[in-house]
Amino acid sequence: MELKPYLSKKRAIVDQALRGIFPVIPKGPAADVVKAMAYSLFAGGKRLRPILCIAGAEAVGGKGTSVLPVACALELIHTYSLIHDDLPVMDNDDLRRGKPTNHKVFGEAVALLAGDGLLTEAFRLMGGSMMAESVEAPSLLRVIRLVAEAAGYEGMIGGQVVDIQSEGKQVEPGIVEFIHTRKTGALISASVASGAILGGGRDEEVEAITLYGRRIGLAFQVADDILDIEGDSKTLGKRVGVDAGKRKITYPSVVGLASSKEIQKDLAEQAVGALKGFDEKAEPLRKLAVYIIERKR
Ligand code: GRG
Repeated sequence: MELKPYLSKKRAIVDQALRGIFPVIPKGPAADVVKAMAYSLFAGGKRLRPILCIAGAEAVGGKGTSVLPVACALELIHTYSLIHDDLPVMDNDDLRRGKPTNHKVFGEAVALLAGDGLLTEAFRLMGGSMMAESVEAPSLLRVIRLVAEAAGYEGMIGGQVVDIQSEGKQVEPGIVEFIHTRKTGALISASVASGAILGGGRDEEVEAITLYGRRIGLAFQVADDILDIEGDSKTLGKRVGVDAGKRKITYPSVVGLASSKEIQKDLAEQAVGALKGFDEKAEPLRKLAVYIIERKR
């Protein structure tokens, strides 16, 4: 199987589903915040988290269509985190997904609320996904809890706080792993695990896919650290060299660039290894593990 056409096809499905949630021209007195939400949502993201959710479901024999609301919800949560991360009070970035950041276009207050709106809408969407074919209520509740943990203080929020508080400091080596597994890894891992749960995976399948998700989640952020040094700003659609400028705790700053590359390769191999009991339906996940460390954007 070829990954490139697979990604294009799934991205188109996700984009269409997202367009169904956000009409092209929002109306009503609160239209400005909806415009701001849609602005960042349709700014050209890779849709990696929704695609992982769909691929997780398909790997266990489930249907990609039945996980679409949850897949979209994951993209909403991810987009909220980018809007908030770019705010002057956090990373103060001007460019995201190749476009001016949300607060540059809509102002800080609307950008903050657009992020809040996306996060809240994500949970509404998941709550309503019982409408989708073949989604069982206990599985959906398990997924909502999993996603809340991944996005909350035990996951993304916790990682982000420690990341900000560690800037410019000497920290223990375990701290960089703490930050990365939570800040970025948790939502990525929850994305693929959610798919496996909703797709009807057996416990041991969900466990294996969760392990896969943890490894690619960490690998993704190590790759992000490397791209901040070696990547191209135009291709990435955001500034590079930001981590060094802010003296951020990253894998290259803690263990060096060469070791970081070794670590991301090991993580991708471990991720693929976790899927050894799966058949060809898990091939997209295997290819995605390699893509995550080889990507240029
Ligand atoms: C809760 C404010 C808040 C932040 C949480 C995830 C996060 C922490 C901040 C996002 C900022 C950031 C650049 C993190 C590094 C890794 C990352 C999530 C990169 C962007 O993800 P991609 O490459 O982006 O999947 P696209 O645009 O393709 O969706």
